[in-house]
Amino acid sequence: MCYNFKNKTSQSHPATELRIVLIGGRYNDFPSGKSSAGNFILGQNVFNTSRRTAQSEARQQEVFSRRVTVVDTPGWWWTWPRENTPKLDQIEIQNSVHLCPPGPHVFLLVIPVSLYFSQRVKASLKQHLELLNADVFSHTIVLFTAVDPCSDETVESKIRRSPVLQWILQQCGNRKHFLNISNREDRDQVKKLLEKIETLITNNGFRHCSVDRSQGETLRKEMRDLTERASKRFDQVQKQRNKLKLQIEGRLGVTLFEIICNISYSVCG
Ligand SMILES: Nc1nc2c(ncn2[C@@H]2O[C@H](COP(=O)(O)OP(=O)(O)OP(=O)(O)O)[C@@H](O)[C@H]2O)c(=O)[nH]1
Ligand SMILES: [Mg+2]
Repeated sequence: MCYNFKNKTSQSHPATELRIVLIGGRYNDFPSGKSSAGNFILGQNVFNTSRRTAQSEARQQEVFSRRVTVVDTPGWWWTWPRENTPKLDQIEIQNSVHLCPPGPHVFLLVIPVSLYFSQRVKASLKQHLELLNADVFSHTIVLFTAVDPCSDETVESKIRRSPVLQWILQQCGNRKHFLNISNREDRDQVKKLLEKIETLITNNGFRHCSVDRSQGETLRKEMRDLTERASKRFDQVQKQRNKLKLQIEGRLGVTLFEIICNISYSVCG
């Protein structure tokens, strides 16, 4: 059992520890805003939002008297099948649950409010969530994000007009929260989110998402192997480039020498 009670009578924040994994995809240059949401939740810029997240990372902070761990992950392409997601990204997504032992309480599926979802998102989402655990949906809250001012009514009308969003919410037991990430002063948004997470934990019988520890070992080995292979390939390519450069320089030297000889011959007769 991973769940600690601070005080059973304290209804406002019964949990002392919350472990969160952020997941989501991207459309072209439109990211889902996972790292931004992670920074917002923790109240500090601990995740880099100026470049794409290549590795899953865990950060911890005390937030509203809870010890909150947030794991940020690489995004996939919302409409692409999993086979199109780089193997290393898939391993990093899988590894995310091992970065908050003994396992996450909740997955936050981060979706920008302004995004339009086509039907292809469904299959891609299912395939990518299979990387995590069999029952991810029962531990997931949909986190709608926006950088511009946006009312709850706008979010609701967006959902009403999108059959795919309705399907996703249905899979997640209609659990959702809206975060305006440009309004970082409004910490009440985070407090309400933490309360929703605690309600989910209570409804899940205080069970966190189960994690296969032996899989963690296998993943770490796979990552080491992939990184080693990539580094070897990089060395080989460097060597080939240097060899080619020398050949070209040598060839250029010969050509220059021939040109100079020809010029001197024609000048001197
Ligand atoms: N317009 C718009 N911009 C956003 C939204 N969410 C995040 N951004 C901006 O997009 C940039 C990248 O956001 P991130 O939070 O790093 O996105 P991410 O999901 O972590 O992206 P990956 O790590 O590549 O998967 C930041 O400058 C954000 O301010 C959104 O909902 N709408
Ligand atoms: Mg990121």
